Amino acid sequence: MPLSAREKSHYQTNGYVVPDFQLPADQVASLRDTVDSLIASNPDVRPEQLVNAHIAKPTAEGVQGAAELLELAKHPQILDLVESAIGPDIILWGCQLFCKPAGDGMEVPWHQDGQYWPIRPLATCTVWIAIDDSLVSNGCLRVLPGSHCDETLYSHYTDDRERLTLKQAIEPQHLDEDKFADIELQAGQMSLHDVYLVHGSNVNTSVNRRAGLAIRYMPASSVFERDIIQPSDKSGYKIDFSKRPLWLLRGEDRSGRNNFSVGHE
Ligand SMILES: O=C(O)CCC(=O)C(=O)O
Repeated sequence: MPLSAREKSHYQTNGYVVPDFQLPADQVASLRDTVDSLIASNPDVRPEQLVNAHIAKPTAEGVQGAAELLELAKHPQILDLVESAIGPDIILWGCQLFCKPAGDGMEVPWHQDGQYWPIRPLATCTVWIAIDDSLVSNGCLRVLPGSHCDETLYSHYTDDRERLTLKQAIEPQHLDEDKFADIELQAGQMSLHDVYLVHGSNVNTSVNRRAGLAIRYMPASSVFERDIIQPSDKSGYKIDFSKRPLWLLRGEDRSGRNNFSVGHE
């Protein structure tokens, strides 16, 4: 089932959408087990910063991921939704767990994903899946609807406050925070958002954990340029795109320039 016409129009106009589709309760329960093991296997990494969560072998970023999450990223129904957003040629290139523990969950400052990523032309649809109920009270995702429209990356600065999930934050003059929308989801529901959309989330001081899995898909008309962003921790944690594996999940590599061998050796 693709996005309905109404959902697709919402995505195009606002830069995000919450589709009708959601994962069944038994799959959510099993996903929660996977997430718990993922967190337990990476005791030295903050649970908001588990990049490469879908890659089972250790990666340059120092995270040991889970093969079950790679299977989830290939879910045909999720790919149908993504296809409605970015077209039929789909590359999986990333997956991050943003788990905010109860009472101790870190803020994600307002930002645009495109600020961080080496994809040219810049394009990605993120599917953000709620592993727990994700509500205003436990720091759900919040977005500035329509902020993607100009396909412009606004200037970001390094936010040096302690306890931030990400450190590159959008300059306040580009923000109209009165216009934000909170995306509240029940566990198993998901939202899709565009690479240019301004978004972030608050701390979690509640008694309920808030875990969400962000799966990143790009159209195969774009190129994942592994060498244009050098390995660094200026995002707030270590990022190294040099060996990042890609999976062509649907269609063809229209760019003809994506390398699907790197990172799979
Ligand atoms: O999970 C969050 O609160 C933030 C997620 C996010 O920034 C992203 O998916 O790009």
